Amino acid sequence: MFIDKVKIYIKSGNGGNGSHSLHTEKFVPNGGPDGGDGGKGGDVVFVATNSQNTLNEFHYKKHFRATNGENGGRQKCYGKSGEDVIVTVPTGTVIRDAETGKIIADMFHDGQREVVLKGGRGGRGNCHFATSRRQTPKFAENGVKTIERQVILELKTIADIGLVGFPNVGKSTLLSVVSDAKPKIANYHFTTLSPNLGVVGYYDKSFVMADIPGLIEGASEGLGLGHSFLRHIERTRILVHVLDISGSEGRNPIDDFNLINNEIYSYDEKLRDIPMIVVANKMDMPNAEENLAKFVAEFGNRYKIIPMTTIIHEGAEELLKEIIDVLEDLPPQEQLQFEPFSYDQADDDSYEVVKLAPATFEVVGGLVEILSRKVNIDDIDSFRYFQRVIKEKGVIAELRKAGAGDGDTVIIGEIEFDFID
Ligand SMILES: Nc1nc2c(ncn2[C@@H]2O[C@H](COP(=O)(O)OP(=O)(O)OP(=O)(O)O)[C@@H](O)[C@H]2O)c(=O)[nH]1
Ligand SMILES: [Mg+2]
Repeated sequence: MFIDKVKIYIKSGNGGNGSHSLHTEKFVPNGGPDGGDGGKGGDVVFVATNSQNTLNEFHYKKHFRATNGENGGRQKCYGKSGEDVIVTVPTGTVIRDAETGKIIADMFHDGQREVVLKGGRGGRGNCHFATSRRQTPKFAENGVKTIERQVILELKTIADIGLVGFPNVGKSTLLSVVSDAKPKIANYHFTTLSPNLGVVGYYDKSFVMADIPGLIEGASEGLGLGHSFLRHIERTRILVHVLDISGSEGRNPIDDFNLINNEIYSYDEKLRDIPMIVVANKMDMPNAEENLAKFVAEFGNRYKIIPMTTIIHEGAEELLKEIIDVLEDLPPQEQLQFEPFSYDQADDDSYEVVKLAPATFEVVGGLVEILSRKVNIDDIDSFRYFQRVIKEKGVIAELRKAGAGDGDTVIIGEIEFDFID
């Protein structure tokens, strides 16, 4: 099993409610408000790590919830903040909102940390609402209730070099010879089921090489292990195309080369911009020399072709030298360019008045959502506070402008009331 795309559910913690406690003490029958604020809910934080290279663990665990903030208490006691939940993902994971498909973050660097969902703010305790006219407010704000969100995690491996080619041509062998990686090697197709990464050191230089599972005809349409692996070469800086130049499995290496390139470029034309080096592997086998001569005659003017017998490390030095030369002229890898999407932007305090029917108006938008999550409508004081806020924000004036008159119905979130001018 190799999972490189998965949907998960995340929720930050609710804010704790503010307390509406009134101070009581012996001989002080009507003390002032002493209700403390609710605590903030925990955040959902994503952290990138180089020590994972699949999203497999999300097959078992798909729900991530931060804990809620605690409610405020008497004597101005603040509620405790909720704890963050940390979601660890392999470096190269792109996080998208499942609903819109918009990118929230590209987890590009080892250790990168992104707060994807902020915990709900704690509600303020009643001590904040005392005024000269209202000395003992019996209401407090509720904490902000958060919403569960769905995000898609998609792994786009970050490696300088991507090894591509048919199954069984020796890609994993090559990776094991030049890097610190120990991939499984065997004489059958699809030995490699998920990309392996290795770090290659060459004198004072180093780079990361990824062994991509074998491709076959139709891979770009999902055949074989499918085209999902092609996603892992999108970010490589050089492709090393490995061929069984001896044609030991009865295929012609020229056909192999054309076919795999066709799969890669029909997946995404932009991949043509990635420079390609050709490794003519299995030079120790019969027919290798004459096939190489034909291959060079056909492609020698367009590609650097390096003959190798990987199992005895022959040709490795020349390949590494060539890779270093090409890398030197290439720009460093870049993070995806995108307009970041943030769930918190949805929590703005904009609003709009909509006329639903001749005498019915609805107020919609971020402000309403914030208010209806924070206000307890069953409490008369809380409702008054709600009325005051919508007046201050100009909602009443907007309603008037839209034509609302005495006795008309106004709907704001879950609250419905008669408009009184
Ligand atoms: N004769 C010969 N055999 C080789 C050479 N390089 C690799 N092999 C053999 O080819 C077989 C396949 O090697 P792998 O490295 O597993 O091939 P792969 O391309 O990673 O294969 P998949 O993971 O299935 O796509 C193994 O039996 C290797 O020992 C070589 O230079 N000469
Ligand atoms: Mg392999």
